[in-house]
Amino acid sequence: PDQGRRKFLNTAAFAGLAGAGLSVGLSACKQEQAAAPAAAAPAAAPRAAAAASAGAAGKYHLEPGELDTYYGLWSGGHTGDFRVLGLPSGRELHRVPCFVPDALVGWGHTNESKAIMGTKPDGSLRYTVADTHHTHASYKDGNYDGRYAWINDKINSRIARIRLDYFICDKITQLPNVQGFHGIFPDKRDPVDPAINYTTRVFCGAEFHTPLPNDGRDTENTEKYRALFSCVDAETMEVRWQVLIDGNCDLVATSYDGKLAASNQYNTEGGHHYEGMMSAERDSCIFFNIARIEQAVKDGKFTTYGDSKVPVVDGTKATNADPATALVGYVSVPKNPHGVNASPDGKYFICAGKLSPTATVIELAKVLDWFDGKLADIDQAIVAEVELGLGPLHTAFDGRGNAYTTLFLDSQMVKWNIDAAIKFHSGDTSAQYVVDRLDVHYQPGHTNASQSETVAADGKWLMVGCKFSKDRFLPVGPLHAETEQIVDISGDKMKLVADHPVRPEPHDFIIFKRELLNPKQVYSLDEFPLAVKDPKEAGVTRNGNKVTVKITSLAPAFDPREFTVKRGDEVTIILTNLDKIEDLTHGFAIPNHNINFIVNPQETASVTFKVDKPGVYWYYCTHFCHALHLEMRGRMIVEA
Ligand code: K7E
Ligand code: RUQ
Ligand code: CUA
Ligand code: CA
Repeated sequence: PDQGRRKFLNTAAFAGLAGAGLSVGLSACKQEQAAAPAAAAPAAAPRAAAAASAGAAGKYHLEPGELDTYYGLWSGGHTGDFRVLGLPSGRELHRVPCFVPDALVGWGHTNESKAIMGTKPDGSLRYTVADTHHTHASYKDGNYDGRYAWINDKINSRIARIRLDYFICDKITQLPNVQGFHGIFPDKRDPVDPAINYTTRVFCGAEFHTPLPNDGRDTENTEKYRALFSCVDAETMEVRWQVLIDGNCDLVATSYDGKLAASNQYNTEGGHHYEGMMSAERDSCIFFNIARIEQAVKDGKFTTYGDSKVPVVDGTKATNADPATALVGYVSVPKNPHGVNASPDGKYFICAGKLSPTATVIELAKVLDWFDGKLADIDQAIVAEVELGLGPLHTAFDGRGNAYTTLFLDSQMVKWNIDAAIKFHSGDTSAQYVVDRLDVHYQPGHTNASQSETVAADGKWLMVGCKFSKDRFLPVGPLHAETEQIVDISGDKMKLVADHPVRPEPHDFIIFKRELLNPKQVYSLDEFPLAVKDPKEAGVTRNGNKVTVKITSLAPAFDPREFTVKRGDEVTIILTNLDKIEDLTHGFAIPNHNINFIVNPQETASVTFKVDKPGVYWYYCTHFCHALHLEMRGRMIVEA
């Protein structure tokens, strides 16, 4: 790649790494693409592409009223939300609140959402910040089945489940004894029971190591710090088991046969400063043998930490050296790897090098051979370790044997052929594994392709999540948008077709065919135990100073249209939207009481608050619903 462009883009990043003693050197990757790139200046290329709105992969600029052909599920980063995009247009369709409050929905204000989010004894929210990185959806037969998605909160080590029928969060679990929960991946089938051909577990990697339990002991004895890898039950959302490991976890991948999960480890050194974390030339990708771990739990070979009842099995190196009994295996990979991704043919996990300019291809059948005693050294499962360029982070697939890896420092996507890389690694230096390179704008983190992480990878669209937009959009002050770029990968050459700004700062995402989802647009009253099914039930009931007000909405009126309470009351409003028409959502706000939430068609929600100041308060509908939307209001009268 062009050294000038590297210099322009990466002065700060390079300076930092050089100062930290980056040992890989900043040499260009020895493998250039076979054909010379279409060497357009970075700024000119997308303009040329934008002249056409259809490429080989299909149309990407949609006319008014045209629907996207793919859903994209996105993490929101430290906005803490979960986003839904339509692709290939890149239009943001929805944000599903989960870990943090949301003013539109009233998430974190309604009693129902607070119960999901978790409260302190005084009723206030336990957490109001989150940092979402990775979202993945449930599988059946190796493809998405449209039931659930999961997303992580790195700050508070929480996992949230999103129901994909209503696009709502229905459960949140905090992992015990874990900090820096980062990687997340659902399993794709059961390792033992062939009838369970769908997701029943979600694996969670912890990035930060701590004393265990973390209760004030051993704070200075960093030798004793450890991290846990956790398994969460997909249905109950309870933590089934954890594995004590050496080093740490980063991203997580799962095999299509259900037998293996893996996590990259960048801190096998156990460092607590970056110099220590990058002192070794190689770190690891740790493989978890799911069936053996669950057998060990069944056999009672576990411990627990602190208040947690979750069984923890021992996956440290010292106790897992013998493959015959090992629960885990540590495969050596170069310096501080980042992403680990499963190829859609089910054969390989690919570890991206981050501080090494390489990708490591690990053959899963050989990892299983090691557990079966048929491979002397687990590192023999490495079938390729090839140079790609600087700062490889994450890899996507096209289902035609090619991988697409983000090069953070080079601000590029590199397309490479997995079989050719394996040939090259085994000595055939004539094998051209790099197929194409594409400049992106700028410094890409995650990437994913349509259907990439399924058996149905279709090789049409590739999204690239660029962490720096620099000059890409109108300036809006010091905080820049991020750039999500969409690339047509249906041909031999990657073709950049559009940029979309996104509010910082999404990380990971998945893209799948719209046919795989069938969202419902109207709730059923029966889903809500508190539903006010008939306007005749509406009204005020009092129990001491606790007052319950049942209200229904039916455009353009609330019923009752007024109610009276007394100063000092604790008021609970239960609101059921009796409108059955799709898209007929109402809002409910009360001035000066910090109340606003919505009820979708046939939904019920409730809020509880104190009334301290006598007077008249007009409650009103905040969500445009009707020609008489502004008139949709009523009086809460607070008596002295
Ligand atoms: Cu690469 Cu949290 Cu997935 Cu961000 S991690 S980009
Ligand atoms: S831009 S509808 Cu024209 Cu987001 Cu694509
Ligand atoms: Cu109801 Cu606006
Ligand atoms: Ca390291």
